[in-house]
Amino acid sequence: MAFELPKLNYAYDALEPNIDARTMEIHHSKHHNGYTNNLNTAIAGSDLENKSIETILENLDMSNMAVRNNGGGFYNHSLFWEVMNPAGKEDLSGELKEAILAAYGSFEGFKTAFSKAAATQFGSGWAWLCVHKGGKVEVCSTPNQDNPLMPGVSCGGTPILGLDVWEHAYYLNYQNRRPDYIEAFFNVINWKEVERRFAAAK
Ligand code: MN3
Repeated sequence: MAFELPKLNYAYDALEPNIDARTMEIHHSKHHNGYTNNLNTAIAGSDLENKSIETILENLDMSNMAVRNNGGGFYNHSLFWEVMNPAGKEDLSGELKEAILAAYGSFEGFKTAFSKAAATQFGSGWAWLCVHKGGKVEVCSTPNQDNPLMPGVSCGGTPILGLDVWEHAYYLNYQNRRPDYIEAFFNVINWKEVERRFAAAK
């Protein structure tokens, strides 16, 4: 069964002013749609065709650039839409909060580490918060559409929060001001969804 572009749980303008509607529309309907279609083309007729995206990425032949780029793009954006929330800031709580405090000392310490990973990823890529088996969390970044599910990529573990720092994610509204976009992202993180992913993966 072919992969399908997931619907957003909110309107394109729902994350305004932090992420503008035009960027959301192009990002979802053009970029993510492109990765989805190209992934389907790349796996058509192969033994990857009926596997889950997680299984495909965890067992990826990293030299298969079509699946690496488009499978990564499909998975990364599917996660990205879900870890944002138009309702805005929600309080971090529970076991995820404890794991973040254990790793980074404070929420501000985590925010600094995540923002630095996002700001210093050279060129296109992603910043991640990952959870390892046992519940330890770790911030890292990846180039292009790679992600930590892929063999040997960055910090490993399961990504539970991701931020797209490709210019297509912010340039219309923020131009070269990637740090302002990163700051704005913190206003729309859907912590309930991140907590759900933490609990499922730890
Ligand atoms: Mn993108």
